[in-house]
Amino acid sequence: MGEVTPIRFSETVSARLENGVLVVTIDNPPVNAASADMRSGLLAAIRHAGTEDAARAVVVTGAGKTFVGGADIKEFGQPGTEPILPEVVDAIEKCSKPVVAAINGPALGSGLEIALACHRRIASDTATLGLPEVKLGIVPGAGGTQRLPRLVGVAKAVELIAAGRSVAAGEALSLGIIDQVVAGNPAAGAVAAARDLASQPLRRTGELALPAEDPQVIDEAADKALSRARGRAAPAEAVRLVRRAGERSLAEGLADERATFLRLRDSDQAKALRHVFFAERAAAKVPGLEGVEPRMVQTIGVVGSGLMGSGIAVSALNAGYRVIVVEQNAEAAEKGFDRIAGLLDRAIKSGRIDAAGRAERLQRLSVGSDLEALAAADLVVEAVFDDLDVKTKLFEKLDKIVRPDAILATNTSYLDPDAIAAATSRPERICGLHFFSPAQVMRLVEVVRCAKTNPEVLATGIAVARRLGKLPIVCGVCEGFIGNRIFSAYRREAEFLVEDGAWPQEIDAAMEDYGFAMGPFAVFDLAGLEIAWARRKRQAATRDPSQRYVEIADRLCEMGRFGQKTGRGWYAYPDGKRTVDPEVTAVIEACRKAKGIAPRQVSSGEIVSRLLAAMAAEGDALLAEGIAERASDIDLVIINGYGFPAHRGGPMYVAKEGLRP
Ligand code: 3H9
Repeated sequence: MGEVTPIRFSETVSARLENGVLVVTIDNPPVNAASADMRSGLLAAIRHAGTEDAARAVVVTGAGKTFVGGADIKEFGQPGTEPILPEVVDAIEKCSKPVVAAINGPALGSGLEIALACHRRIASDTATLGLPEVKLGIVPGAGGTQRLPRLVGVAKAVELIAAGRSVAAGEALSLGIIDQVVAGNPAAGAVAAARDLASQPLRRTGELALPAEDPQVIDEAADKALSRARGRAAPAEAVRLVRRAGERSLAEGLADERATFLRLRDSDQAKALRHVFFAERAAAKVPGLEGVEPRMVQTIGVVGSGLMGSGIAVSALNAGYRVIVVEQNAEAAEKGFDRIAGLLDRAIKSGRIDAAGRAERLQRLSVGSDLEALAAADLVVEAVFDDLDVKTKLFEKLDKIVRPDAILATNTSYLDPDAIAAATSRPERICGLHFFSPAQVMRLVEVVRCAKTNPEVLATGIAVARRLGKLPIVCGVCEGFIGNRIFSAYRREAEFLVEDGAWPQEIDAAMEDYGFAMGPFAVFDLAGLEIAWARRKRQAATRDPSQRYVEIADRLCEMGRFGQKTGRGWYAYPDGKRTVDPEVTAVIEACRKAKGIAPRQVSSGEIVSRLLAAMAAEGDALLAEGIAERASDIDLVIINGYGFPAHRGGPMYVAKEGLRP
């Protein structure tokens, strides 16, 4: 029997002596962040262990589900408080007695940096480990860029740190980040390991030589990371710091890392990304759903297996649901099955799943043409042609087939889900689940709260979206919901700019320089021009004639230029390459002339400002109408659904902060 003596080092750090091992527990809910109190407690605990004869070794672990979730992000905007984390980490690594990390859950950012400084790392099989700092616009600030490459090599460290990618315990073990994986809580195993280590020389990560590597492999990893950085400063700095880890002393590397961390922490990009981080947590808190439990969902029905339906089905299979897909007839069902199987094949090719994973997923899938099969579903998502008549007829039928407590969700982009709900006997069980294409990839799902949606139904829609690994954003009913409403305003302003004198290619270049993956006209061509054309034709009769209306897109559609799928739209695509087309230039010039507009030079600054302002103004309207709950929800929709650069924070954030392009 070992003696158990509790010692408190700070509010959040305490320890007990177990069989000669000081077990230090960090208890700082919700995620054991490395706050000032935690840092001072941990440092005191390590110093105590160094001088306490009864302690032969140390174990560091976290209370609850997390080891350490990172630095306390709430402290970032405030003046620093001693001790800083590098001091704590240094004390751990230099400790004369063995320190073992018992990684009981996520070890992220500072959490992994603490673990890397320990002399041995034992993790639970449920733990995840990573340095996600670049996602917050910073680099690791307590040795991550210098210690990780000493364990995994420069190329792998570049790949992980520059992308902010976390790995599961199994991968961490095979990479050499940790020494052992155990089922369940690793604390007991860590105590035994710590006792064993007490009689052995200590392995200090910072003293290890870098593993030998082929310089070409390092160059390739760096090039790949930089090509994905697109205007973000942090990944490039991370690559630089990791690459230099082998060229200089640990102390020099750490000093450079710290200076870079502090500089980036106060940058506009880091502030914007912190806004995005907290926006995501705020979005999870939906007014009216406090204390509401989601219903249990095990089987998801999907009606329609086109691009959208098959993407939704694959997402649901990946998340472990049983999936029933229903098509109009046997032939369409067969095609649907092939499409889903094809998406799974692609996942194998890219290494996301293996052959066994594919087989296991297909066992949970059934594809057929009988709607009655959906009687077994807990939630059905329809992803059929976006036509009110088609959808209301389908919902009338589904209403009679599914269990009374099953949920019906529509994936409509533009139709009124209240009108669809009205066709059923239980409108309270209907909500919108608006996925973005390709649904197996895109993170955003707009969860539409219809007039009569029951809170439990809404909570279930959110819970399912989250289990699919998506970011659910709740919104009210209006044409286009949050995203497409703003996108329409963006489109309108982009067309005004063309009429005023800017060329589509200039507008695209300005927005791509700002950080968008694609400019608006390239996106229109990719998505196809015909749906917006059909909407404009529908609206023509009721359009206010005093409102400015640009006819260029109509002329292009009349010429059969529907975008990439027809090889021609705002651009031409010979050999698939986006190319300026003189025919489009002529149409634009003719339209300007017909309206008597003398084209003027429009600067890229004006292009970006006007497009961002148009988005923010539409966002204000959505807030005033109560469609969006908060401005930050709108930012998340535009970032995750429309390629707005996250490091700019979103259109509402830019407007509020008064930032200039
Ligand atoms: C870093 O470490 C820099 C160092 O290198 C520099 C050293 C000098 N701080 O996500 P959840 C809050 S950078 C403050 O729903 P889960 C969050 O706001 C940091 N607060 O939990 C929410 O609060 P509320 C690198 C934080 O169980 C609550 O905790 N680390 C922090 O689904 C629950 O959050 C990261 O980037 C934080 N670090 O997932 C990791 N983290 O309830 C970020 C969370 O008031 N965190 N909160 O809204 C995560 O990935 C997840 O939170 C985690 C738990 C996986 C840990």
